[in-house]
Amino acid sequence: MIIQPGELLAQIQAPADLRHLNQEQLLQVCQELRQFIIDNVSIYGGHFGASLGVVELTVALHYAFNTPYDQLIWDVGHQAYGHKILTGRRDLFHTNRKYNGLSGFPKRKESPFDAFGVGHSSTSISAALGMAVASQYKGENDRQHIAVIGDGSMTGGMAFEALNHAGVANANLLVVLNDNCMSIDPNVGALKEYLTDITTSRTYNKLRDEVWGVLGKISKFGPNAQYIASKVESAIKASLLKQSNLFESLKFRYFGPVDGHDIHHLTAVLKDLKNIPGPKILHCLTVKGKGFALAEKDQTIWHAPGTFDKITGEIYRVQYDTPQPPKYQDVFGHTMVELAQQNSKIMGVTPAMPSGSSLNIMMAAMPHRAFDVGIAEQHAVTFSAGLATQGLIPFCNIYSTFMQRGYDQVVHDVCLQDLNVVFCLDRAGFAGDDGPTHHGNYDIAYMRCIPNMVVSAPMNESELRNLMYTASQPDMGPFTIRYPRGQGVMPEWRTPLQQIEVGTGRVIQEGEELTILTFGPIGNYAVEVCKSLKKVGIEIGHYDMRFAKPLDEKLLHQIFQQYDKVITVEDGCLQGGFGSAVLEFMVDHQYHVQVKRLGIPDAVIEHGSQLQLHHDCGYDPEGIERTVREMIFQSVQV
Ligand SMILES: Cc1ncc(C[n+]2csc(CCOP(=O)(O)OP(=O)(O)O)c2C)c(N)n1
Repeated sequence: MIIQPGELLAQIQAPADLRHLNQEQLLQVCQELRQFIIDNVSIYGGHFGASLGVVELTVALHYAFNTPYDQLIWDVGHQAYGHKILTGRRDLFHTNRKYNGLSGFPKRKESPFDAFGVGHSSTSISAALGMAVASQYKGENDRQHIAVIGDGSMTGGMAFEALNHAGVANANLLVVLNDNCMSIDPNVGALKEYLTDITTSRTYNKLRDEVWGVLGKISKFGPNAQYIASKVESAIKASLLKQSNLFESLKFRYFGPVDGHDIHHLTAVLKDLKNIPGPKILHCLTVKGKGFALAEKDQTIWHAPGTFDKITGEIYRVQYDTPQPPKYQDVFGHTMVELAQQNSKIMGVTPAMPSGSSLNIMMAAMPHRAFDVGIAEQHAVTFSAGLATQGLIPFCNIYSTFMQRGYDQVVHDVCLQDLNVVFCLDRAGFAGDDGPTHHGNYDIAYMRCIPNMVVSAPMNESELRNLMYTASQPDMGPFTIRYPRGQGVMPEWRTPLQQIEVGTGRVIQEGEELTILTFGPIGNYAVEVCKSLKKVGIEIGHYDMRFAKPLDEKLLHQIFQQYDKVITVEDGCLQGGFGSAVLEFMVDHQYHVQVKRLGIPDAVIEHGSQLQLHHDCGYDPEGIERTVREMIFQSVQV
């Protein structure tokens, strides 16, 4: 079903069409755009609150700036639905995040208006600064570069690295700080408190009003506007009691805070800021979920609620008659509490994903032992390392894709010192609709090559619990447990905790001639394949290897002696992954066995359901069965 846009929105094929409208019409466009987002997301799902919160900002930015010549970069990009809709993708918007459809994030290949591909946070200022410096170098002095970054994303170290550089680069850069006091969960940390202070500070509000009073007149001052504005601004500042401003200390001109929902004021302010060269920051106050009452009220749930009834606000959930398996993340969350109750050394750490990782269960039960450290993966890792030096056992839960940010810290701060930090990598393997920026494809390969690191993956909920229990034992050293997004397979998952010997696999079934070796929950596909083949009289082996490092060498010796053909299956990249580890073992021990590796090829795999993507990469049940048959059939041919 294609949703019809409102009357004015329907006429906007590109931002140039916006620029002919008057202020009243802009207001109407905002209303229609907000409604269009509500209509679409309620039916097709996706991120919600963030885009609603920046409707006015989006319209004002495209109205005031000459996009795409002026370069507009959205941090993370989950708030860019309005941007997509105004930049020629309205009629395709119903395909957002669907297989072969629009990406849920800005993407350079998708549109010239998407100046930079995003998905991970805190990159926008660096990217915009790079573009601004390039423009300066090329003499394109009329070109504007705008980074729109949320207060949550501003907590990421990269954002500060970029501010530090931009302050002295003297390039033409505007940072729009979209301050809604929220990350996915409520924003945390001292910066959040600082932003609240600055918003309520009398001195600053006074300064702001006076500066804006002057800026309001800039356009009337003609060609000398910049000069006059800078003179007046410094005079006002000098006359006011000096109060330190973080951004001004970093040599940014700070403007605001402004009401990010006042389209008229925003367009005027942005137009004026175009005339002010150098690095500047506009502090906008917005409400996440603006215009949809429930989303304004419960901003975490409405960050990405799934499909819902746009009238009643009821979020649709599939109803089942029988108990369903839990999500892996919930098994993690509940098991954390259970383990921490038994062992006072256990702590929990998450970089800004309390609800996404379900560490919020422990944060509620034991607030002094579970920490949300902000969007700060590097810090989360080294903070955990610090805890571990003091004999504590931190469980640092980071999505596989975001762990890429903290890699040096894993090597340098944790593994070289052989510290007992447990890395629980959620969303390992294909993330699904979020697409390539969020797929957790590389962790087996990037963790496996670091000395001291154990790399494990549970095949089901009970195994996840046992691996967590094992990792919490004394002197385990660095320990990775990876598990995917979504549901497990065991409705009765609260099994007794058992220690597993590190580096041991499990026989699921013995067979003849050919065996499948799996790593992680993907092994459940192999179970299905074995059942299906058994029905036609083909008995193959299946082993759940559990550890990609250390490998169960004893078991592998047996396997390579017993079988002529081996298939490895993993939900991770083929280069350097689990299958590669098995091949290394085979070569090192001079076995001559036919091995076929199934996993993610060396390519950017776009968004789609996990099953669809497994299918495309040939390791869904159908693909695994086909490979088994091909290998058996080939041997018959020979
Ligand atoms: C490096 C990284 N870590 C975590 C995330 C997950 N994430 C996506 S949006 C978001 C919150 C962003 O908050 P903010 O920038 O304030 O934007 P808002 O949603 O409030 O508009 C987080 C933590 C991410 N995208 N990238």
